[in-house]
Amino acid sequence: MACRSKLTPVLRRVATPSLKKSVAAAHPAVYATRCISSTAPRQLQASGTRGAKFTTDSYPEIKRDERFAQLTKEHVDYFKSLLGNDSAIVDGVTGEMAKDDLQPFNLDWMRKYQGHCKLVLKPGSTEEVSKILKYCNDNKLAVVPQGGNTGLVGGSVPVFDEIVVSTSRMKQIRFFDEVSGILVADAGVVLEVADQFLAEKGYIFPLDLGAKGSCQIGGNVSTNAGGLRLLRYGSLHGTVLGIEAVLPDGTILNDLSKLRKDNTGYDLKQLFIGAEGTIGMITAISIHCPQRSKAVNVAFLGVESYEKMQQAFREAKTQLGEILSAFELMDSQSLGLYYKAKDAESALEGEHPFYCLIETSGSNSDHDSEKLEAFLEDIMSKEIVADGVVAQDETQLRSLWNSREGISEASGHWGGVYKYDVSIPLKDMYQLVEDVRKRMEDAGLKGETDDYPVVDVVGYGHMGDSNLHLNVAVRRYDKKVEEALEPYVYEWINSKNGSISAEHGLGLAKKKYIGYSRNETTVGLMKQIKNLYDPNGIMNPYKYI
Ligand code: FAD
Ligand code: 2HG
Ligand code: ZN
Repeated sequence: MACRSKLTPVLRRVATPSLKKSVAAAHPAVYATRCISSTAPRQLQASGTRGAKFTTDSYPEIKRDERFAQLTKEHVDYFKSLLGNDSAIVDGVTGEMAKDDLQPFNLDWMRKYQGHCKLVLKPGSTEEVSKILKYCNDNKLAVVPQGGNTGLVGGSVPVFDEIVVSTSRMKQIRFFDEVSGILVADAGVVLEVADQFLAEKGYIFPLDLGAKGSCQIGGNVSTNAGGLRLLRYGSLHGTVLGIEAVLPDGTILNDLSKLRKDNTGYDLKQLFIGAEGTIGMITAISIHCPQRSKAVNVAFLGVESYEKMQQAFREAKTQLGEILSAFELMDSQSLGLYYKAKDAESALEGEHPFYCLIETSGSNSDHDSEKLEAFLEDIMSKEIVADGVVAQDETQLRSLWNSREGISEASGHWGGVYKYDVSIPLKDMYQLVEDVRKRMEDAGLKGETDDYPVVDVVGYGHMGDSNLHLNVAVRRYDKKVEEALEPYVYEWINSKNGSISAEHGLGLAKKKYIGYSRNETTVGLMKQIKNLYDPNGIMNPYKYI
């Protein structure tokens, strides 16, 4: 399929005489419909197609913690009596459950981590979560909280036989205030569903990411997901106003504040934001949602060097100011993977080493168009940007965004992918991709044929947040590749004072490497907090803490 020929009318080229009337003026309702094109959330395809290994085979050094009990019929009978609903339990302990029924809960989205869980529980209320955790704690049964299972660091699936407690049946929107924009909802509400609900009220969820059709807001908060518009709406540490969580001993922590300002003592909810299910289970959140912008423009630009990408970003901040809502970087290799996997074509003619997707959103389309037009003309005339197009309607806007959001999935298309999501000061950010690419070539691991495990080394991400996604697309997971990448990548990041995880968290994938980003004192305090909340260690064991 040729992407370009499908777009009608043809994408407007930047800095041509036709750049007179703004896209937003012509299509004032673009943003209002941006995320509500489908009524049912789109389920993501798991990446890769080949058979997945068990984590215990890939990492035999991880041993089952003997403190944890083995599941028995008696345990299962208790959960059945508690949940009283067959659809709330997937029982592979006493039931004749097919492996296929358990596999979606055992296998992660990348098909890289697979556990041996035999029991999945789907509570329908906070009280049920409380009873489940209390029973597990009393009986030393280990637990993995699971939302949409789209996490990218192996944190959402068990390693051994931990019980998966899924929030998939907890999906009520509990409260929304149309004046303040404050939403209170169950942890299991799918992100796209929450956003569709808000769109109808003129609001937007302050987080958007490629997995929105599958991930859940409890999972988003538990990973402190960043996403495509952090630049505009900030981190969940700022927008989440309160949480309801269940501690391992069954205590319900009700801190569902609807206040933007509350300076009374320790802010305990912050500990759960990004805790990755290690200290308790989030059952609901309260979040401040901004007004949805009426006018949205998306420009897609080809850039000749990383130096020029930085200049374009600087100019975008200066000239677009408060209407800038996303500034995303893609190298030609990353988009190349997307186009190949999707059999699609670039929106621009000719190839450029780098591309950026710039989104503006505001309340006054004339004002926004004027600003964007002036900005694009300026950066073209200064030769900061080589070529570009601006979306003229919702279909084009969606298509440009799809090419950015689809890279994550496309990079696993050849069989697997090693993913690193890193924060590095902007000036050094892209050097990591070049160094890793060279390292793979020098080691004879990267090539065109099946003899080589590595297909390509690509970089893309949220330039506006100094957050790079380094993806090493492979034909198969291979220890030689892993050894060439780790700890090399982490040492590299450490040498630039970066962070080994900007947004996906540590999970199992980066468990050994926390020391590259946090010092001993900090890790020591984290361990004390873990022991305070979860003295029996039942919450998401074998993961980062
Ligand atoms: P899961 O994957 O089910 O769980 C993630 C972690 O949270 C696990 O450790 C789990 O134990 C824990 N957890 C889940 N629910 C709860 C709960 N209720 N209480 C306590 N712990 C819980 N991330 C970004 O930050 N930015 C992006 O742009 C982005 N894009 C993505 C695009 C794609 C295509 C994919 C597949 C993933 C992307 N991610 C991104 C990864 C991101 O972390 C997840 O998509 C999302 O935030 C996780 O939500 P989930 O419901 O799937 O959680
Ligand atoms: C994105 O920004 C996500 O697309 C996923 O954070 C990145 O898959 C990845 O490495
Ligand atoms: Zn990201």
